[in-house]
Amino acid sequence: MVITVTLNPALDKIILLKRLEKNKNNQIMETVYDIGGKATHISVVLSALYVENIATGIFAGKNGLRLQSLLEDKGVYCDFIWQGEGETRESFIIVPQEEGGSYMITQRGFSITRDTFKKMKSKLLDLIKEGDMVVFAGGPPPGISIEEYKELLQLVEKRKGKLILDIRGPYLEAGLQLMPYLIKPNEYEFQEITGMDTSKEKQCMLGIERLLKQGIKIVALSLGKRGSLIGTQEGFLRIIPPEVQEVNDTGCGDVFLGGALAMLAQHKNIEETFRFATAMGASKATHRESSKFSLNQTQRFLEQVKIEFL
Ligand code: TA6
Repeated sequence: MVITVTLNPALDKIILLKRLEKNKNNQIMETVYDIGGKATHISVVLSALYVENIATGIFAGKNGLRLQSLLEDKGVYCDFIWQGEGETRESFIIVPQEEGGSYMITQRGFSITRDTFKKMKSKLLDLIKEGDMVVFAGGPPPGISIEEYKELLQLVEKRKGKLILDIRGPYLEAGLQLMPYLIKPNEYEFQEITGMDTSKEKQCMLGIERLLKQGIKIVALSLGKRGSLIGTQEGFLRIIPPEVQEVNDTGCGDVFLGGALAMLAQHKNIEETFRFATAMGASKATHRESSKFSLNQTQRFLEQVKIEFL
């Protein structure tokens, strides 16, 4: 079983424009609502692949209700904590089609109460069973200290689960002390925790080696369009994604991680795992929604993924 934990989920509002120009009235071509918050995306991927998973975290208000129904429409089993006061946040993703790429503007989210924090702790203790993979992804909600966040992460070890982290900054620093099974930093997050220059592969490998020495089993350094560098105790993989017609890069890293966890849950080897993950991330890039991908397209991309053992 995989438990995905999104403490601060988001309803994504994707705004499609021809172009984005300062001091101009930029006309919206289309607005699409989709799932946001990172670990939620992972549950969407796992559910599409019929890998048993439970999506948990903290919801509030009408946005929370809308987000839960978007998740359930995609076959995700939700078991969230609901807080009376507050409103699940929105992320605004602006996609200017002529220039490519996207701008992401995220709200902070609502402050969680002590009662909500306690309920989240007992929910995790109820859900996590020995051997489960438990993935924390996305930013923390306001109102939770680093120490309290670490308390939640420690419940995974308490239940003999495998901790997977796609988080950043001081929360990631705290999480590293618990020797997670897998982390998926992007370049910025990697530089923050290692001080290494990610434009130099040797420095990336050095930084990954240091993290592996701390007891982390898999480090998947996401390098955006350059692909990824995967480090394990057995060695390194350099992975180059296929060239695709990018529509919206939002959510690629989350779908990549979801694809990797789906393979690991089925005990695939590292090469198969990250070949599939890379093909999934590439498919997501060709769709405008944050959580959309095509499994048929992914199958076609598999053989286009280049993998080198370093
Ligand atoms: O990675 C994509 C995404 O989950 C978007 O859907 C948007 O909701 C944003 O990231 C949320 O990121 P944050 O780090 O604020 O939790």
